[in-house]
Amino acid sequence: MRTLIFSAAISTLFFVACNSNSNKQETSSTTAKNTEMKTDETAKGPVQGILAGYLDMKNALAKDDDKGAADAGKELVKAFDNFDKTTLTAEQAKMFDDIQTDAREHAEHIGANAGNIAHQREHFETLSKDLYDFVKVAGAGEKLYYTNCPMYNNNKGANWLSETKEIHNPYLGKSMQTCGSVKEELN
Ligand SMILES: [Cu+2]
Repeated sequence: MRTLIFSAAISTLFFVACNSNSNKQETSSTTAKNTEMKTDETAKGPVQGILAGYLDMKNALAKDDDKGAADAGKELVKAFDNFDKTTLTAEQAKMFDDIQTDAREHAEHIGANAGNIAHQREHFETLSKDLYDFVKVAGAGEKLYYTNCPMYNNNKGANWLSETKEIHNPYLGKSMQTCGSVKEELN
């Protein structure tokens, strides 16, 4: 419960930060618009659609592609809305209920913040934690790596889920592409 309250407080902070930025013009990323970042959609299991959106987002952030991350955020919101909870066990469904509102909101903010990749990354951190919690209970349906970047946010560090063992850092992007290490393997 404490975690829930804490993350609700964080969401509120982000929301405020988001609003204060909403008048800034959206500067599109000058980095290459990589069109082949769609994640392989052969993932199996109930979390497939959600993971596909999340991994597209992660790969876009690793390329400093704020527009791509925003598109993936919108994709992820749809995946949450279309999610079929009937395939879940009671325990899995409970975890889904626990993370859904928070995670969907993070995806929505990332979708609305092309031009502000630093803010997208703030949301991505908590989103990653939510999806990790869900995948731990629901299963990934594919091999995933829970990976840590020790340097993000003034060395506080942050984690993310990756489909590759090689590090492609979504927090530091091209400036520190291979910074990080795998903490845990998930299936
Ligand atoms: Cu926001």
